[in-house]
Amino acid sequence: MTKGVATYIASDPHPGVPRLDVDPFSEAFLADPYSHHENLRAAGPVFWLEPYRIYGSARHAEVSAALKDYETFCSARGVGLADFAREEPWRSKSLLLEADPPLHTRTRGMMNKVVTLAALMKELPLWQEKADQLVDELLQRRSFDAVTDLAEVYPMRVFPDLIGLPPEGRDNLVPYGTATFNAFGPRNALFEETMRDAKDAMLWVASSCKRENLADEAWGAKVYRTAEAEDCSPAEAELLVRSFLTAGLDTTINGIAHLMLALASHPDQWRKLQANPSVLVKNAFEESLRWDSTVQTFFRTTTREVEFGGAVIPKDAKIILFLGAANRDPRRWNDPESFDVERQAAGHVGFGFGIHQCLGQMIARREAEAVLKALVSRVADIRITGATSRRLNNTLHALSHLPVEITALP
Ligand code: 4IA
Repeated sequence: MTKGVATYIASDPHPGVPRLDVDPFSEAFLADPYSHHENLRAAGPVFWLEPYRIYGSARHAEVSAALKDYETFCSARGVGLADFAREEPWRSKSLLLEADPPLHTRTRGMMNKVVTLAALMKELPLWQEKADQLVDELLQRRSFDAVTDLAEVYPMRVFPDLIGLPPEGRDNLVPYGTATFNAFGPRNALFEETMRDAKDAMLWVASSCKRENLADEAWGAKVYRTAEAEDCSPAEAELLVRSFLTAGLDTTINGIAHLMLALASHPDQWRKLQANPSVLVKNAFEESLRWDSTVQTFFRTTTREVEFGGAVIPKDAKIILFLGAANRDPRRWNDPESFDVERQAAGHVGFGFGIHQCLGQMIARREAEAVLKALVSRVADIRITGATSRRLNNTLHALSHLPVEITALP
């Protein structure tokens, strides 16, 4: 096996499969994925991406079907472009994300005992207090950056404490997440750059997953305790804590950032939300995940030849699933481009689907809802005051700046 570079050349697709010369990891695509998605959906239920010689799917029906069929579309060979059967993974495999049953059943079952609604409920009063306090601070300033002053701040005030991470060095979490999410894509400039920048962050994350560096009463230590009772080794517990650190921040940060973008750019929806917060707060976050999905793409690898989307995909093929495109597929959603807080957004694949569906989704929802409740009860309106900018990532749709102005409710 070689490290880093794919030496394997996939055989040509069956003649019926549409071939596209589209690079979903080019700067143009990453900067504005939504303008490219219709092209992918229109090509057919499944297509072939010539630049990477892999299959792809961008319609809701096929994306959900592939995610559901974990036996045919496996995760253990990597959920990025690299096929772990042919290339060494750049880090040890996640025991959740990059695992299939029966291993995944055991690790996920264990983690489901740690990530519970009951445990989360205990955090909520403090989380709401922190959200209220942050929004009060922002109201004092009136003008601020909804990404750097809100979306990047709030999760950092609650999530590292939830896990019980060491107080020093927490600013390594986002660079680590960014590098990991870039690593699901090709070895392009984005990947090389963030990997170079994340060297120290990786060391910090590795040491922060160790039992002796985790606070006794928080969820990291709870993983170790639960592991002991559930037939997982301490070495496995260490890797499972790493999953929290990888998946828990960049995702919620950009989820909250896109929620802010959605609300700031749709004043009519903000007013609807304000008129009926008890019903619509939950819905608004769900709809913002559908409307702009933080995790844009994930891959699977076929374990057998499979008839799929009217095509025959051979065994051992990589397929990229466009979650963001599925979430705006007009075959599934009415008026999919519009952000509508009253829409039934359930069924979106922003948290994935099937056995791998986001373990932290409850955490993400409670964080976003705390922020939203704080805003709705204090803020009259949100106005965009400058240019929105993005940071490109091979997996995440990510914002870097969103200048806004808010005014207080009378
Ligand atoms: C892990 C899908 C994404 C949020 C994710 C990233 C990393 C891991 C899990 C999920 O390292 O386990």
